[in-house]
Amino acid sequence: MSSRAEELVLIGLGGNIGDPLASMRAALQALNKHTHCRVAKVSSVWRTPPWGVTDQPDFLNACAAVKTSLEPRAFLDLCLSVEQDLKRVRDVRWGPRSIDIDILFFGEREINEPGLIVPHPRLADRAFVLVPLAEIAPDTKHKDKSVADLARLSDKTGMTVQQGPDWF
Ligand code: A4P
Ligand code: MG
Repeated sequence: MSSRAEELVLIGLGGNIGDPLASMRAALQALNKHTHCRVAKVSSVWRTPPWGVTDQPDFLNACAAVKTSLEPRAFLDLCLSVEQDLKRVRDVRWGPRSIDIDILFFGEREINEPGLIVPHPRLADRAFVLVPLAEIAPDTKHKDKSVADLARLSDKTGMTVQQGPDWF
């Protein structure tokens, strides 16, 4: 049986309820356990001020590179089920937790379908994505700029490293 070539997917992870670091670690462990996924690289974990709705606790954010032979839709479904599992388990055992997984880049693909837009449409506005992403994929191009350049230009006010890239 022939298998599809692996592609490199860049994902953003974040949360601000309960123990987001444990949730992000559990999310990556779940992805890594999948036969067709392998976590290749992780960024530091950053503490970031809330973006958008600012009346909420600080977030922890990180990015990871995952090698996968899954198609984008199957990979999204996997991410959504990992989110659901973590939320469900943590709701029962330890109270409210939150984890979000965004697909930032999927190889060099451009996808615009109901429920799946890649590159992630709000990527370039968000230092909490760009700064950790620049640690693991600085040369990735987005609309004629590199991730490193976008990160340099972004508003990093209040962002601090919470933990180096040895958390996973
Ligand atoms: N969806 C479409 N494209 C994608 C993609 N590329 N990756 C769909 C992942 N999902 C994608 O996702 C809802 C639906 O989006 C999914 O079911 C999927 O089918 P969502 O994450 O619940 O919400 P959203 O509509 O994608 O909103 P958005 O803007 O991604 O929300 P975020 O990013 O989750 O915003 N401040 C800081 N400092 N750090 C944060 O992490 N996060 C948020 C939440 C707000 N402020 C923050 C942070
Ligand atoms: Mg999201």
